[in-house]
Amino acid sequence: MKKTVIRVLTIALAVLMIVGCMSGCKKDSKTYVIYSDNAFAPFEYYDAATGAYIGVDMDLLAAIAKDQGFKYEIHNEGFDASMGAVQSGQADAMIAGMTIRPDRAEVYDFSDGYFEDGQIMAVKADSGIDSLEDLNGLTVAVKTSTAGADYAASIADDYGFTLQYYEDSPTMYTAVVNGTNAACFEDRSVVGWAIQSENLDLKTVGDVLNPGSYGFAVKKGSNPELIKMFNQGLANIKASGEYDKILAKYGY
Ligand code: ASN
Repeated sequence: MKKTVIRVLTIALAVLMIVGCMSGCKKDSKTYVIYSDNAFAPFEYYDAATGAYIGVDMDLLAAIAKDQGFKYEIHNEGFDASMGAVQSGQADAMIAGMTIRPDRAEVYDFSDGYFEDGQIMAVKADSGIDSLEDLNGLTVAVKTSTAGADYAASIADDYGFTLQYYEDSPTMYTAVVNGTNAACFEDRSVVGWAIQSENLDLKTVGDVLNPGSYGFAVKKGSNPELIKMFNQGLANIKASGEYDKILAKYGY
């Protein structure tokens, strides 16, 4: 009798342990698929020396994941591709210097903002173009699905210019440098970095437009725990000084 009771208890305990492990292990082993831009220095860009993507977003994500104990794999596929991957469910999230905007918040849930920036117009240094009025009758380079493209599209008719779309920032800059297009609209810190670090024959014109915050994003209603962890991790690395260290590494 006693033996039977012990046997039953042992089996029950074993079953409990297996079931407990299954749910616990499942949670721990989730690897989030996170998409990002592919040529958006200093936020994400290919580092030939290490063969890896580096930048503010890459470092912040690594530090936050470490702090919160979640695993992820990063796919640097471009901005428009990242949006498509998140919306189709192929990716769990994206971090791509993505500006938080009310219209985007209808289809994405954003983390707290982690960096402030806005767009600016850039032209070939000796082009003589000094204002939006000078764009009349010309073509302007923009990057598909970006805040810069949306802004340019919103004023194109008023200023009489047409748009030409590119898939990444470097191709867009090249189109302006080689005279294919008269100007481009890009995030100030990104085009500023490119002009400085690559000695591009471009200059920025006018004021910073639409200042706003960059956020980490998931498809609306999905992965709420990931947004929570990102926010908590961001707060923790701000408190510990690691956030400041990461930004300082890229000149901020
Ligand atoms: N800052 C751009 C946007 O929010 C994103 C990018 O070009 N990576 O539209």
